[in-house]
Order: sequence, then C-alpha cells, then structure tokens
Amino acid sequence: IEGNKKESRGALIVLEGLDRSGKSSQCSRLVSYLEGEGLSAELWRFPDRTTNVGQMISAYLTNASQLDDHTIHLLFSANRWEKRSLMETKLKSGTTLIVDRYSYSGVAFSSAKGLDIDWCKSPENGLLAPDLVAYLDISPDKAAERGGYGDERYEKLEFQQKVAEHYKVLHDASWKIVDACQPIEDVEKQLQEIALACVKQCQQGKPLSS
Ligand code: T5A
Ligand code: NA
Repeated sequence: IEGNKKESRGALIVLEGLDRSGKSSQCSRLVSYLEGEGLSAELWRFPDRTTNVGQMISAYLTNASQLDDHTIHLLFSANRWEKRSLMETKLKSGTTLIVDRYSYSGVAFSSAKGLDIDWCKSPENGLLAPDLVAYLDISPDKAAERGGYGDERYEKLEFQQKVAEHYKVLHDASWKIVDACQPIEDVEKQLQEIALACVKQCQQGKPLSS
C-alpha cells in the first residue's frame, strides 16, 4: 500500500586502497553501473579539494605548503565533517554515495607517519558509518609500476609500504577485500556485485549509523 511504503535510503559505499590501486577508475565505473540499474548514485571523493579546507589540503599534498602532521590530519578530518550533513541529506533522500577514500585513509596515512592511532581515530568519531568498505588490494610495488606515480607528497614506495601495514590494522571482518591486480573489468564486476547487494540491504531498511 502506497501510504505504508517506507522511504528507502541510499547506501554509503567507500573504496579504500593505496595510491594507484584503482579507486577513482572503479568509483566512476560503479556510479555508471548503479545509474544503469535505475538507481540514484553520486561519486564523492576525499579530500574534496574544492572547499577552502580542501585547498589547504591540496597545497600540502603538492608540497606548495608545509604543515605539522597533526594539523594536516585534522584538516583531512574537517574536510569530511564539512560534508557530513549534505551526505546525510543525500543518503536519506535515496541517493547512494560512492566515496573515493574516507576516514580509513585519514587514519592509515597519519598513523603511518607515526602518530598515535587512537589520536588519529578520534576526530572521525561521529561521521557517518559506511555501509560497505571495499579495499582495493595491491602490493606497493605493483601500484608504483602503474602510470602517473607523481610528485604528490605521499607517492613514494617506502611510505606506501607503511600505509599498507597500517591499513591492515584497520581491516575488520566487514571489509570486502578485492584483488586490485586483476584486469580492470574483473575488479569492476566484483565491485558491482557487492555494491548492489549493499544498496538492496539499505533499501530494505538497514539503519544509517554514525
Ligand atoms: N589522504 C587522503 C590522507 O592522507 N588522509 C585522508 O584523510 C585522505 C582522504 C590524495 C592523498 O591524500 C591522502 C591519500 C593520498 O595520498 P587522492 O587524491 O585520492 O588522495 O589520490 P590517489 O589516491 O593517489 O589517487 P590515485 O589517482 O593515485 O589512485 P587511484 O584513484 O587509486 O587509481 P586510479 O583509478 O587513478 O588508477 C591509477 C592508474 O592505474 C590504472 C589507471 O588506468 C591509472 O593509470 N589502473 C589499472 N591498471 C591495471 N589494472 C587495473 N586493474 C587498473 N586499475 C587502474
Ligand atoms: Na584517485
């Protein structure tokens, strides 16, 4: 009956992984796929370099500015906080968000620099909890072989090796680990299946949490 129909919400789906693991390629393919299935979906990314905070982050990443490790950590977190209410509105209105990096990047990269992991996690408390985290798994060596490993601050093999170790500490059983060394289309197919299942769960009333 129309009157009893519960508004279905969108899913918060996060892709994580080392630099060059293929997140951006897969996020845009996933959005196209979901739209093709008749679903409302948007591509989001963190850092969102378009905001004032995002511009400070971008300057730091391109080595145009220097910042204390704690300060940049808090800016990455602030960049997520400034988007929180819009994310919530979109999700509640039924739009699925495919997000290229989220809090896990924040914690993995900063703790890889040596910052205390609990300190790193604390400013993330209260952000929306993802319904799905898909980790694109690639060795740092393989990732470095891919095109365009550039001049950005963290794009160095030795540092990416540390980040990979810190991501491992963050994994829990709910993460979907996808072998990112497969051909692009195979990774895509796997992500389509797990994302669609997640979207359906959310449509069926899985609550949104912080
Ligand atoms: N960061 C981020 C923090 O420190 N704290 C935080 O809180 C956050 C959010 C910027 C940096 O900021 C750090 C992490 C980062 O170091 P970014 O702007 O997202 O983050 O930049 P990157 O993650 O570095 O984005 P990349 O573009 O490097 O990597 P992607 O998106 O993972 O990879 P993608 O899709 O661009 O692909 C890279 C290359 O590989 C090829 C692609 O064609 C492309 O050439 N490729 C494949 N090749 C073979 N097989 C496959 N399956 C392939 N998939 C892709
Ligand atoms: Na990217």
